[in-house]
Amino acid sequence: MNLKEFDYLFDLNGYYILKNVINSSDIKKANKILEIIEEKKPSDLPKNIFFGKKKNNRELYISNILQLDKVFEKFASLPIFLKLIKRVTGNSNFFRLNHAVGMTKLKKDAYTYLHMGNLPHHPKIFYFTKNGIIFSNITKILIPLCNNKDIDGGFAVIPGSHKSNFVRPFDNNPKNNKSCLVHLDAKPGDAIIFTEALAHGSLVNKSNKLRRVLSYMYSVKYMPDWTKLNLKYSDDYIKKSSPKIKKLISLKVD
Ligand SMILES: O=C(O)CCC(=O)C(=O)O
Repeated sequence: MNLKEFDYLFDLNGYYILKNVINSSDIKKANKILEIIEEKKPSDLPKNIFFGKKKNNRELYISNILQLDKVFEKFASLPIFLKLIKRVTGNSNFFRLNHAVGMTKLKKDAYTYLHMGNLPHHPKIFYFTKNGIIFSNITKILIPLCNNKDIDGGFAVIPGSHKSNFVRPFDNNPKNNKSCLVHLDAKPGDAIIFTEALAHGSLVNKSNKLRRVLSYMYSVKYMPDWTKLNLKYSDDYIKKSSPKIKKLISLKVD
């Protein structure tokens, strides 16, 4: 990986696509586990796993996937991910994995509405560079598990919007952002790192194929679990997790 090239493209666009970073057997395993979870009633879900958004026939949002299986922990701590998260968090280790989720779109016409944007348009998120160092207070890694083509309603962003000086003059429906919204062609095995300051969401699903992605959110280390959508590590999980995971998820409180 050429870090000079990474810095330039990440700063220019707000994202960078990592090709072939996850092996196909891990992708297969993750799909299988989530397929089983998706079928469950909310009351039958494993401990501290939730449908963060009420279960419906259009989309599923599965909170706290790290607690589901070690494969989700493996993704969270891939060396290339941690290297780049460090790089864009002020080139420091002052970051944590704030939460991780699975998102499944079940059918035609489903989409993720566009959201986020840089300060002052969103009060939670900021992005800046200083003396050649990138600082993104929240950075995500998106991992497509299946069907992420444009026709499937694949992940989409407005390149450069993390530095936009104007409020987006369109609503949050991807159909109404066609002049600036771009589909990112990442396949299962690839991953996309992007600053949360980037306006992002998805295209509209036209293929009627189920689309599944994982989303890992890394924040500065002092930012607590969001708790919204039940995004919170259980005390039990924190206590039992390996030193590596403990370090990755721990909150800096003093
Ligand atoms: O891929 C998608 O449908 C949207 C993902 C997303 O919005 C996120 O990871 O924050």
